Amino acid sequence: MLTFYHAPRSRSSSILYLLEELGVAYDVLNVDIHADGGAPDSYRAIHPHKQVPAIVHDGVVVTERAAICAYLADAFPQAGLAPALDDPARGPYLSALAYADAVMDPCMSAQAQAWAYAPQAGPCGVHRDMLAYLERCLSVQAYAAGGRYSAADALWAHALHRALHVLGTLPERAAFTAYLARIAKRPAFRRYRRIERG
Ligand SMILES: N[C@@H](CCC(=O)N[C@@H](CS)C(=O)NCC(=O)O)C(=O)O
Repeated sequence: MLTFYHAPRSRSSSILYLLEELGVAYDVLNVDIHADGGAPDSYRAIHPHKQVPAIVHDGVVVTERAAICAYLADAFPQAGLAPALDDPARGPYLSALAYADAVMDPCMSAQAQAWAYAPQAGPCGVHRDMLAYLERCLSVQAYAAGGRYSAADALWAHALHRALHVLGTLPERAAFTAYLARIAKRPAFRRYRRIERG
């Protein structure tokens, strides 16, 4: 049994997209993160910061998007969204997963909110370096972790799509447009977009 704690059009949307790529059955529990004071305190039993996403799979609670992606892709190997433990592609895959949360998200949030910070003062580096890295990657490889689509693309695609269409912080670069066009052709991405639109 798989339960997904979600708030539409939030960071948890990336996991909604992943679940559609996995093609497994899941229940959605919407969490009202916009209520006064945030989600109910009882929700701390699932997420320590009352945030979404979270999943409970056969009694196991998993929080943090990169961890959820890694967990689900391994739990449902038939979907082929994670290189096997002995596959050398596993390294770039795990790096791409962690990069999405540890670098892309904070850089994009800082950029969108015009936070001023010294590049050496925080752990994520600066937005322009992140953009240059993403552009380099996506110019030479079709997907986040190389030539093969993986669970990391749920996070990369969601982040780039959000930066382009919601935050308005993604500059026009051919590599980004081509990547998002590849993702947009995927049936699971189309299903996810339909679910989000309601
Ligand atoms: N590091 C977390 C971030 C999750 C996050 O920021 N979730 C936001 C929604 S976009 C949230 O639940 N905010 C509600 C709150 O902080 O009270 C992850 O990647 O899973």
